[in-house]
Amino acid sequence: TATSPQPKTTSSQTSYCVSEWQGGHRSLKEEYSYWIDDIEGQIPGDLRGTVFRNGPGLLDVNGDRLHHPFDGDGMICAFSFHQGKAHFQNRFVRTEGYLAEQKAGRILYRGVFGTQKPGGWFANMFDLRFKNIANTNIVYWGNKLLALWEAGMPHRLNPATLETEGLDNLGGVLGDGQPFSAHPRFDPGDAQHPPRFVNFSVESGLSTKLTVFEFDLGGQLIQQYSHSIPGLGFFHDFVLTPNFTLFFQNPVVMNPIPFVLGLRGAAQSLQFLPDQPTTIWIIPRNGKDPVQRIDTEACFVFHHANAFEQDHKILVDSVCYSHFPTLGPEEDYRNVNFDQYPAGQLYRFTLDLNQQQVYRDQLASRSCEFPALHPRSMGQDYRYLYLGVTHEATGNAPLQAIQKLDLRADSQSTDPAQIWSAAPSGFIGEPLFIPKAQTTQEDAGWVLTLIYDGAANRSELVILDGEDLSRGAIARLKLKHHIPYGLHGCYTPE
Ligand code: 3ON
Ligand code: FE
Repeated sequence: TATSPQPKTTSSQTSYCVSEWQGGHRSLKEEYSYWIDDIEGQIPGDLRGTVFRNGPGLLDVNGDRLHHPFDGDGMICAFSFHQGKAHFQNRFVRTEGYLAEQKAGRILYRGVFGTQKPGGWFANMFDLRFKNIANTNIVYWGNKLLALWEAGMPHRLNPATLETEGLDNLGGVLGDGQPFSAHPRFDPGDAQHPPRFVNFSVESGLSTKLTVFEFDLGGQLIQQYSHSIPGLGFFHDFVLTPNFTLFFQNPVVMNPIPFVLGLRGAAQSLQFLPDQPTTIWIIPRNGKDPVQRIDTEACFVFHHANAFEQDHKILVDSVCYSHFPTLGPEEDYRNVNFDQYPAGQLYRFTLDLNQQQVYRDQLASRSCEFPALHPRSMGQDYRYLYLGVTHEATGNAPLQAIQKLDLRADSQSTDPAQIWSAAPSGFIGEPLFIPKAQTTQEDAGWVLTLIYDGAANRSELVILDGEDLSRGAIARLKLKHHIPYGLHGCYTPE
């Protein structure tokens, strides 16, 4: 059968083997295109479309290692489902920097997360350029396939061939070189409000300019509004409700000197201030009401799960770290000590705008990342959340399991969580929730994740049943090679 037994392990020492985990941190230089012939189980008949995923494809340039995976050039994977069969294709985004470095055969740019050009600090000092590496997310928006990286413009790709067509300014919406976040959100709308695509842009100087863009599904700009906020704003993600967009300003300051002198990357020059609050900015989507702010105790947030309005309050579910998880210049990401590295924890923030108060409650105990939910639940009171989690119930470790949370369950009486684990040799990526056809039930969907199998040194796409993860893998689509650990992606129906 296609279901695998759940491994039984008792300590974080045994849920995985470090050398198997490290295997997923290798470049994939080849570009493939083939029909997947090694399939266990059966691809659900209502999956007809393409799953696109993005992530760093190169962890080295001609043998010179990058300091951090987030500095790696974006490589797109596409899984297309067609009449119960699946086609796989991967291709690098031909960014200007990728083409130049491949031609030169060496690292020509510094990376935000600490990659340096060979030759020591002297060779890196005063080089403040960023290479737009297009490696964080890929969305199909307004009939365009766009590879996103938050400090630069989107790259447009051909959806059938994954060929890079060039930078895209979204029909003139973006100024030259204006960044476009890698975390756009879909607003499903309601009877009165048509659905929208919403995203933002962060431009920093002495203060930070935050611009929100709202597009219709055809890609036409409906409205845009900008606000200036004090201090440095490092916003990786945001959330929305029908009336607001919300941004968490993590308490970080930048010390530019080591960056300018070529000693550290920009992200390595951020300092987390544990005694300063995290500021939550609440921006009205009508573009005219005043922006509100509420402070909460210091935490660092990359990803939000969802937000919704309830009884004059706003509830926001986010993955929080106790401080900024960064990697110093002397550290090797492949030997990171997970016990000493901050773990992602799911929290619910309740914002009471009338009382100017914030309450926070931890929703789940396991270390987690990559929240996913039904697209129609975005901005709405919702029940089910899927997350990448550690195999073990406590401690920090690589993500090896998918957890389904029932946010309305009474945890006293019923088990609110369901878990499917790929341990000991499997390491999971971001779950992607794809609604099943002909039903509106919130958990009626397929949960897809790309896992790296450290024993076989190959990757596979695993399909789980969102209604019941304990059914195990409905299908496992095994690739002929590995895919380096990736970041985010999307699904586009045929
Ligand atoms: O002042 C700004 C500081 C800064 C760091 C200037 C800036 C905009 C240039 C900047 C750049 C930020 C960038 C380029 C961020 C890119 C982030 C990225 C590629 C990925 C982030 C991933 C986050 C998480 C939490 C991933 C988790 C993954 C796992 C747990 C599994 O592997
Ligand atoms: Fe992200």
